Amino acid sequence: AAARHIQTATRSRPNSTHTPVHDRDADSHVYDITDFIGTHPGGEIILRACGGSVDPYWKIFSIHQKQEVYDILQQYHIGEIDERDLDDAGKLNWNVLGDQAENYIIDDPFKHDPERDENLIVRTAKPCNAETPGNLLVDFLTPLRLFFVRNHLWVPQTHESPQSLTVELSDGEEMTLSVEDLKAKFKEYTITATLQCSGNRRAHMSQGAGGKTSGLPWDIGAIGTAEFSGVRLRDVLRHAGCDVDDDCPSPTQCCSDEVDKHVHFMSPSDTYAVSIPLHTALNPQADVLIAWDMNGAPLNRDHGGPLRVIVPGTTAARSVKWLGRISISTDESASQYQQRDYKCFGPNMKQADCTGDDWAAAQAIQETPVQSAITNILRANGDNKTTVTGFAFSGGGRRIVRVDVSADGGKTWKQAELQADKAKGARRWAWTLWKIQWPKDELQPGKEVEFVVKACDESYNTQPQTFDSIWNFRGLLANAWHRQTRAYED
Ligand code: MTE
Ligand code: MO
Repeated sequence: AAARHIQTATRSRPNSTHTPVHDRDADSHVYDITDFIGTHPGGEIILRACGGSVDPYWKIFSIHQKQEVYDILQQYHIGEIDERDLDDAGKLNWNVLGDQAENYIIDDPFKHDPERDENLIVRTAKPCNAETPGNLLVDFLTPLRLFFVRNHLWVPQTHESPQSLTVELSDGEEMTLSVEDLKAKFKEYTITATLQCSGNRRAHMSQGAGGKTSGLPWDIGAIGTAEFSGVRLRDVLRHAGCDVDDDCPSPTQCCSDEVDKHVHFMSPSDTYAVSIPLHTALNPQADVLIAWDMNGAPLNRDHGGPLRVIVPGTTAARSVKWLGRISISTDESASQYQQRDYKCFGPNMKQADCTGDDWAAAQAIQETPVQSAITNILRANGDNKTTVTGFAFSGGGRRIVRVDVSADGGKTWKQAELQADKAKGARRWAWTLWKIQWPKDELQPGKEVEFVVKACDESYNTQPQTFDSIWNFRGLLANAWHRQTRAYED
């Protein structure tokens, strides 16, 4: 009976070996999720639901209301609630919970989330995943109120987010530094960095021949550029005792016995954790920062204040917000976010085909490929020209050297003008905005005009024409040529 399940789970927590939950919307099913807890993206928060109905939780964590989550749950189905414990509608009768019922009523953890600009396009409200409308990505530095937000859980309240940083070296030695310590002890650096979510433009990949991919259906706006100030992770690691040689000509040889290791970044407030290679962290040209300032203002709550790591040129998933702990290890982070969420497979692979070995062998996304998009197509009244604008960006600190634009679907091309800017940093971490003017008489009246953009970086990396060759079931690194169609009346 339901009551017995609830008793079992409640009484034996936290040492329970079985964790039954049931799903009120699915009527009377009972699931044993014990084996799933370790891989739950939200960590042990799931334990709050055990013994009761998952329904109140799934109302709040709306991200679960999709087929793939129901499919996962299905694997853990163990039986049905005794029908004597169901109400007339065939759902759990909450009276059977007796005095315990109130244990299963939860406060909305998102109620303290910050207010957000109404221009943002909300993909999920709880957690907040919201992108900038493409046509508003016109400034070199994205205004903070318009900067996309990608949260896996609620935003920690100020008293919940870490106010200091603990650094743990390979030998287990620990050092804790307050924000004031960081400001006082180390040289401050400012870099201009574009952060792009690995899933940016996923919606476009899903429309391609490969078919639907799983994840948030971002358009072009899960990207933004800001100036970040803080201290170099390298300086902090050296201070904590890591062997960093300033005179070493090749940064990858500096910490010779440690160079194959990984630096882990952890946010205790929302259980987010990932890692980057140690040689990136130690490379003075890589500008990895522990930042407290974004566009001249203290880092706000949505974007990870008080402390956030910024790994420029690398997918934004590695730029951990609400940073509380850094450690060095021989292995990459074991988290879902390192091992599962941000890895690409070949276009033939389906999620169901992937074995544990396939996942382990696949490369976690770090530096990102060339990307570009059209943000605006403006028809001028006076000068008979159409102005097309957009952004272009490459990972790894590689400069954009050329942007090609077509007004006939990609048959013929012209080069856009690259906009001058004041990007800061040892390498090129920021996007390049571009602009091109198309004379009206070159655009066929009465026809739809398909503008296309593709960019080229300093290593001559460029973008694939379609998504066919890069399709992957998670819809990551979607960077095929970006197309926008406009109809011209006259
Ligand atoms: N850090 C924490 N602690 N929690 C998160 O959910 N999301 C990551 C990264 N850092 C995340 C995080 C992902 S996937 C992205 S794309 C960026 O933060 C988004 O940064 P932004 O919200 O400041 O735009
Ligand atoms: Mo992301």
